[in-house]
Amino acid sequence: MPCDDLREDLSTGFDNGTATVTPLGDFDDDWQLVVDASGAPVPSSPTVVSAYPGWLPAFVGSGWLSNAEDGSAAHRALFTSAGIYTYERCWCMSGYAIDPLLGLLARGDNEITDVRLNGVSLVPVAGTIGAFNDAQPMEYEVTDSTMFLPGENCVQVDLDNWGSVAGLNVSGSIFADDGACCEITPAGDDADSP
Ligand SMILES: [Ca+2]
Ligand SMILES: [Ca+2]
Repeated sequence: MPCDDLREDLSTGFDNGTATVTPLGDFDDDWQLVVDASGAPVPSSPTVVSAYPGWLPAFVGSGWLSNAEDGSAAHRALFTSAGIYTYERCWCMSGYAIDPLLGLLARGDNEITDVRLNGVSLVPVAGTIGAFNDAQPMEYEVTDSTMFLPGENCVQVDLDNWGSVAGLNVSGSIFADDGACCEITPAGDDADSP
């Protein structure tokens, strides 16, 4: 068992440092916007916003993200450009990982058009467009170890905003035995020896 087990929460708006949902109006500490249809500079940190009128509440233990908020007490998503917004979440995974399990649930305003793991589009287990008010969110599960990389792994979510506000809500996790990144000292190689 060379490395610790990997058990990381990938949910939007989840503060992994404190293991609580990030306060409204604060930046997400892990998710990044890497494509922004509004033309704002990328990468940028999305803001945790309140569920806009019509959106379902965020999944338990997560928050809605948007590329902007208006500074009001409600911390609502701003009206923004139509087009594609790509959100990315990366984590480190050891080359010794066994039995990886990536699970994701996603809703968006207006629809989720693609979800990729390390650049490979995932086939959903369930869901059609994962709209903000769809009872059935987009649902993905990956257990194929060949889809993971030693070192940095990234999930990307393409969100298509038809107009008005844009938002993304993901509940997700990655589990893998021996999957936490760790330094391995090769057998017989004692760095402290002269
Ligand atoms: Ca986080
Ligand atoms: Ca919209």
